[in-house]
Amino acid sequence: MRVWIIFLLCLAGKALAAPTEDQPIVEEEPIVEEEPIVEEEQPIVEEEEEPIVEEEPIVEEGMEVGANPVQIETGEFDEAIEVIEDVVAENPCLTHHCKKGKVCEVDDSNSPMCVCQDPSTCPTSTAEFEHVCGTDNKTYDSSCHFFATKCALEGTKKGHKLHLDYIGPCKFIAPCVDNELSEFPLRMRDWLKNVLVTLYERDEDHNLLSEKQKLRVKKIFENEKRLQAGEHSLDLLAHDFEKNYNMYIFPVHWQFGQLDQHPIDGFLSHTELAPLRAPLIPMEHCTTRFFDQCDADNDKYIALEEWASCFGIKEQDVDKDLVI
Ligand SMILES: [Ca+2]
Ligand SMILES: [Ca+2]
Repeated sequence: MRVWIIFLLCLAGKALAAPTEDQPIVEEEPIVEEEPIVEEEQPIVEEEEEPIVEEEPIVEEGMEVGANPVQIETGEFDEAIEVIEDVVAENPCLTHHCKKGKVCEVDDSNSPMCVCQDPSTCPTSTAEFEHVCGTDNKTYDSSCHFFATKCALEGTKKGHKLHLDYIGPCKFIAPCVDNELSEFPLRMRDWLKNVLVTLYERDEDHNLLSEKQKLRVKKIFENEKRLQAGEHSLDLLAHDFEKNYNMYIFPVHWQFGQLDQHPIDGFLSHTELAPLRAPLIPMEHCTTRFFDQCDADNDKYIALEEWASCFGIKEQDVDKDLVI
């Protein structure tokens, strides 16, 4: 699943942030493996200690992404391969998973427990693209430093409010005005559709899309009226959405399903949305405002209905079965 999101984000770097590039997305040099980073930022409401969850290791094979900094940065969202299943667990920490910002230690009875990581033990990061900006508008050297700091503030109001805002050092982000806000979903929808078509075209090994998903994308792919990927005016994007509305329904649902993973419950938490929004914010200054207004009832979660609505999908077309 991570691979998907990474892949998506790779394409985001190409397609959304740089809509002027109209050549097909090509595979470029392989990504340099960043040091593993433990888990996502924790959900806003969950304060209790996390149960031991064995996460699947990331499958990196064949995963090649471009050299644009944002694409490299998406490695920040890789989950660490913390569980070494083949090793006989003499040290109980070998099979004990701690969330980001915590490390495993054994207590007197040799039981593993997660404690806050000392930020000074985080690998030194001097590269700018490894820096992250917190919602406190402070730049942290790396996401490791950020989550370790957040952990130390656990239980406090300040810690509760602190989230990873975006990838890269804090910078001035221009306010998003209304007409810019209305442009955001136009580009995003088109991009989602193109991502899916690209996945379909590349899916020789049948592992990028399920059979059901492939059938749905096939219909879009084979539709002669499909607006080809490329640079399009906002007018054309708006016109295409109106005319070929049906082609956009599945891509919007599909993206929701990609993000709704922890847990799969029909709602996106701040954490679940982070892999999409954090790399986008520095490039698309309406990102924060867009996703904030998606949460129409202001309960801090974006429900499928809210998500679909902010992408212009009609209420009667919202279908949980499309989110796989
Ligand atoms: Ca969820
Ligand atoms: Ca909501």
